[in-house]
Amino acid sequence: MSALFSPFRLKDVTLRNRIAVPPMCQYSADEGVTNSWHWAHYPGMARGGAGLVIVEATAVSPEGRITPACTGLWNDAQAEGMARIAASIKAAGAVAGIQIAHAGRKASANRPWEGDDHIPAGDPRGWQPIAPSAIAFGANLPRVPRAMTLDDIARVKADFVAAAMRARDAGFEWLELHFAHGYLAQSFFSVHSNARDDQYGGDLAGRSRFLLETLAAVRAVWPERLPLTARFGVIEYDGRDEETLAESIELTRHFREGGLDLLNVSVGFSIPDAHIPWGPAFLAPVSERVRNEAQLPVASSWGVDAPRVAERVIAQQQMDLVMIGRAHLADPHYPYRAAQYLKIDRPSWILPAQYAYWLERYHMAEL
Ligand code: FNR
Ligand code: 536
Repeated sequence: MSALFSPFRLKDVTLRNRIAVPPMCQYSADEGVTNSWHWAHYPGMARGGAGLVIVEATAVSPEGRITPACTGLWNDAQAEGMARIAASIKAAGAVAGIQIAHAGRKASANRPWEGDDHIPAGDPRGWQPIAPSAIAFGANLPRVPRAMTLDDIARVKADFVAAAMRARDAGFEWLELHFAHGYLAQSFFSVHSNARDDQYGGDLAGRSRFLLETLAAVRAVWPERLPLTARFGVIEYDGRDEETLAESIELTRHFREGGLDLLNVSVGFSIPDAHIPWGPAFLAPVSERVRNEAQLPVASSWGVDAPRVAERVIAQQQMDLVMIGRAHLADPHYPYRAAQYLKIDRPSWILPAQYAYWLERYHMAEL
């Protein structure tokens, strides 16, 4: 019996297996609206057999986009496009999820393949990023953000709520709040980016306030029967990891009490010169700790794409779900291939019936 290919239930939603396609920005939208690229890409990810497909970081407001080509969910045209995507993911048998996001001080950047750096101030394609404090990320993202006022904070929380309602009405059944990767929410939590002296900074409670208030506001509109999750960077690899992890686990307990159903465990990416120990399943011990100490289901990614590694981290209960990103870009039928490698009985049945029936007795000639 494979642990990786066992179903996973959270609230009223059941995933057909433990493989999820994590949010991956496509940098291909027009004014935040999806188009033919997204119609092709997202159902493709779902047809491969994954249990869950999470749509890319989708901005809650124009200034919350990473790049001008990021998707958004602040108007009805954007929501209409997303409803088509949610339906196409479901048609392929996966659960449709979406990540809603605000890029904070990392906003107003060029696409990765067009420089991956800040658009210069004054360039009409860009805009003024906002953040808890006027502290730049540095390196490729040197632009100093404007420090948010209390009105800004209230408005961005309301933007998260409005986007969550649009996601709900568009038919998504899994919502992920982007609290990771040095974007706005992570930058409230991180001591590297939050120097506020009001109630949204300072001690752990202050630096957690924006995240917990956003969670509470979204939980109030997101249906109780559907999973509400967050992606959060629990560790920075900045030389003070024990302190950060202890604080992250404490915050995750508050997330659980606030109605969060699962944490997608990731890296903070709050400083450009972190010493990240890239390697197979390097976050597995971290995610296992969060799972056990905060008593919350967890998903994680980074280096879990080898099928035996994915199977192991699920079987050993270090993660409840594996998020397999780039391997899905290389082969959208990744779950089928993984099942073949793991010598699962009748691996073709990982795929939707429209494909599975035909592939059961088919063996591709060697390339
Ligand atoms: C990402 N990643 C990412 N993460 C996230 O939380 N929101 C996002 O929108 C994106 N966008 C994104 C775009 C692209 C092209 C890549 C490759 C990655 C990170 C992604 O979800 C995943 O965690 C990493 O890719 C690590 O997993 P893999 O690729 O090693 O399986
Ligand atoms: C992974 N990425 C995450 C993104 C966008 C693109 C790259 C996101 O969360 N929207 C990553 C983040 C930081 C450093 C390296 C890789």
